[in-house]
Amino acid sequence: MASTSTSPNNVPKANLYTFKASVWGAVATIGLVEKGYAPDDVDLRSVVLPKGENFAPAYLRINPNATVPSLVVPLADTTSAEVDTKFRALNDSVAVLEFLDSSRSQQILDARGETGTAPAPMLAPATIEGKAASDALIALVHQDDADPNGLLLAVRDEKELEAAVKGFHGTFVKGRFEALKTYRAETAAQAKGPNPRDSAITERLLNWYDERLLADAPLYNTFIAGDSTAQKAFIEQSINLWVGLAKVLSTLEERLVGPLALGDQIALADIHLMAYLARIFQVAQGLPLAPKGDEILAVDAAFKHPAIAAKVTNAAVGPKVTAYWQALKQRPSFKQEYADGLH
Ligand SMILES: N[C@@H](CCC(=O)N[C@@H](CS)C(=O)NCC(=O)O)C(=O)O
Repeated sequence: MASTSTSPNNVPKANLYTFKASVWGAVATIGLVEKGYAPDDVDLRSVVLPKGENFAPAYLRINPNATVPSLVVPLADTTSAEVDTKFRALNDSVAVLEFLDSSRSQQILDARGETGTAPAPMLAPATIEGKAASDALIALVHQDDADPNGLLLAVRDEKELEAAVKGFHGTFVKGRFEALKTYRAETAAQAKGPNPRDSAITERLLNWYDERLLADAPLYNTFIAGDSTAQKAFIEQSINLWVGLAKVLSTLEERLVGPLALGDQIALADIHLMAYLARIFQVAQGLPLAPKGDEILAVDAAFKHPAIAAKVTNAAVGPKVTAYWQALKQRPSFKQEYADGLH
């Protein structure tokens, strides 16, 4: 899947594997804009998650976690005409953004004499304390307890579950499951090949698919098989995610400095928080009875669901998070990423 496409000065380009509606993929694409990369500096490759394209053997060779984003970058010491270019893959939005940050700095632009191009603000805070505060905010929104992808599929009661089975959730889970089964079957067919090295690789791949099918069983049992025990557990887990979100929002309320996360300067944390909050507000606006046209009120309303209110009292989006969100929405990177709506 790694491409040999080159930039105008003949240096092999990086490939960004992502999906347009992906929350953590957005970290990479928002980062490209904030850092002043030109649209053709990096090749964007679409991995359609609802079709399970992230489970294709070719993609697993790039990213064995089967997630987006992945940034495949040419190794600097192999980018000459004499040697075959070697690539390495960065398989996590935190690593991808840090790489994009350090690869386009003002220093690099000055050294190349590229004075007329877009500025490249440093997103990594310059002080140890600043970097630690940024990292802690990133870890806060990446924790499993308030996972934004979990919240996208969450259902708070049986009625929501019933609608979800017939809607996006059902289609998404079915698409993933069918892709996993198909790729597994294709791999099993190849396992009959004569080459022992290939067969060891195929064996590992088959194990990978089996483990993933097992890990996905609760989703399958909830949305496809209609297993009532799995469904009860899924609703319970969904409610806990909303409780987790309430905690994340109250921690943000304590920690945000304003106008941006750490003050006036944009930082790594702002990019992750922008992507996270956009997803949360999108989810809340899609819920039944959500007040129309106001994403803050939609989250507040979501917390009032009896199952959540029973576990966490007075959960709401606070004034600092609200002001922060308004500041994020003004940024060109936000306007570009969410031109067709939040995701
Ligand atoms: N820690 C990873 C998480 C990446 C992740 O979960 N990506 C989601 C999309 S936002 C994904 O690819 N999910 C595919 C799947 O779970 O099958 C990161 O920050 O990049």
